[in-house]
Amino acid sequence: MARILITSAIPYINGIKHLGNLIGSQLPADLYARFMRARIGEENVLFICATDEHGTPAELAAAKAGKPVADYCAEMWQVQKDLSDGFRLSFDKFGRSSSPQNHKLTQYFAGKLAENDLIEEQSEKQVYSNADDRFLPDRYIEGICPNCGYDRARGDQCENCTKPLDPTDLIEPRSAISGSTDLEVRETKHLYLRQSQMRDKLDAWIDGKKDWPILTTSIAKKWLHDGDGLQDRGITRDLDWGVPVKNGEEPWPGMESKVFYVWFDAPIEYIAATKEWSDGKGLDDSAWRRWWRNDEGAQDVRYVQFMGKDNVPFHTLSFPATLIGANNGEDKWHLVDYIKSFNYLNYDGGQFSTSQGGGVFMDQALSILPSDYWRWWLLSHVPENSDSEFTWENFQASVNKDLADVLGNFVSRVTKFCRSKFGEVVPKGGELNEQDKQFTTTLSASVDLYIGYMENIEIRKAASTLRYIWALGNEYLQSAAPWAEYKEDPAHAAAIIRLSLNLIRLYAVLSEPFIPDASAALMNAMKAEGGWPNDMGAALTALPGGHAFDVPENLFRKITDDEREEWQARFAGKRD
Ligand code: B3M
Ligand code: ZN
Repeated sequence: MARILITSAIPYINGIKHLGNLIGSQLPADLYARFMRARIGEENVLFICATDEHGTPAELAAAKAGKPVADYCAEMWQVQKDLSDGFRLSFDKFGRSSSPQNHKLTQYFAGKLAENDLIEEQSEKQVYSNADDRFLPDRYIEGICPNCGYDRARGDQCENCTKPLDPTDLIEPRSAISGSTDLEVRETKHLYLRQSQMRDKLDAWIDGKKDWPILTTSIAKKWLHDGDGLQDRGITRDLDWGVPVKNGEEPWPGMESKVFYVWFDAPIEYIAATKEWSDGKGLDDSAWRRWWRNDEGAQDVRYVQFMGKDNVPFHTLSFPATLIGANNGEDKWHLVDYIKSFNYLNYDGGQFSTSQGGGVFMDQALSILPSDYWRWWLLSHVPENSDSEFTWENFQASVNKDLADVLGNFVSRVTKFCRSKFGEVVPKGGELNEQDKQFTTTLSASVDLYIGYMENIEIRKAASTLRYIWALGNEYLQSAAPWAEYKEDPAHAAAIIRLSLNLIRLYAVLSEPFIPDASAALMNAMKAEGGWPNDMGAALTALPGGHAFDVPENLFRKITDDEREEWQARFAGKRD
């Protein structure tokens, strides 16, 4: 059986993520990882994520928090880790792009690219601050906007009138770090990755990806052909915080005070986090290399990436350019096999936004409801084929209907009826009739459909099929009416209830990737073992007559109108 490597885009370290970020990569990746583990075994799935800790945003966020950037990143990593645990994101490793493993691998790749003549030095003019004793990236320079007069315009853009700017456009420019106006323009050298040399290889590689979602290939093709995505690209920056520029393990003359650009080292962290994972387990290097190196076992790995659409160019062009460029010679890094990309989730008529603070953030969400409620809504409304919108009305309606009325109600009716008539044990005796068997055939076809959608990562279709499978149970119960049958033919009523209790176990198994806590609660209550259904007959008789269970209490609660209104008001404004 082939193995599956899954990576989610790695979230920036600079703050708690909102639900739009969560559904844009990490949560769907978790859904797929959980499903694949159940299907092909835990040992055949590796699910990797990390924090993206370098670059100007990390430095700025640390400065704003008044902390050294290394301390800030360490603290925020823990905050993000706790929240990802809270949402039950089942990463095998949640690494850090600032890890020693990533430093080493990033420097290794740069060295390989240089060896293969794919790196070039170029001179640029850049603003230097004498008072700060450093070059200033564009957004570290502030001044008066030449267009609207706003006095806190940044070197890349005026936030007030949105005009894109160059630092030299600013009137009375000053350093955003110290406020100093003692600035000058100096020459500085940077390393460029000669991506243009790899255009044909990348083009052919993407052409071979016939099964990729249109959203993914169209973005890749656009940047390959009419965008500037395949211009040679600067991969170094004049910052203190980042991976120091080295040529493998050797110094890089003239580059001593520079670091690699965050988008160069961030995807390499997928590999480095795999090494963090194997190092953490005390395994030797072959443990991570067999996931990544085709000459060391990874040729049978299927590598699937999840990301928002804005990240697609970096994963279809830049990161493959790094790997293909390094692959000249003995290196054989495994390229991505499938990219699942997402549109945006909007918030109640506006946008989820980190900089503007709109929407619901991961910590806030967990403070009002358990993660399954959010997971279910987000995954069943994932912005898969177009943008989608979170509204409190829709959230309330979906939770109350799908989780409470359909799934929760089925479980409650079956288990409580059984308790009152047969006790808390699966009833023995009785045979299924034609109508019951007809139901299991219909059910079986829907389960096959569901599995197919999950395998193809068609998340909305999978969610609606799962919802349909839950609803089938209620319809069956309604028409089989064991409470009436109990008076006529108690043995047949026992058979209906035995089937229905087994259905609860099956629902727990099938629903686990979407709502893992509820699934575990159901498994616990049924005192059952997992096990994905290969054969529906076996799946629906796993709990034999005489098997004891507990009636699960309060699987899901409903969201009241008062709560909905209160939350709507509470989250309408900007955070902080
Ligand atoms: N941190 C952007 C984002 O979170 C970036 C992804 C890196 S993936 C290697 O959307
Ligand atoms: Zn302006």
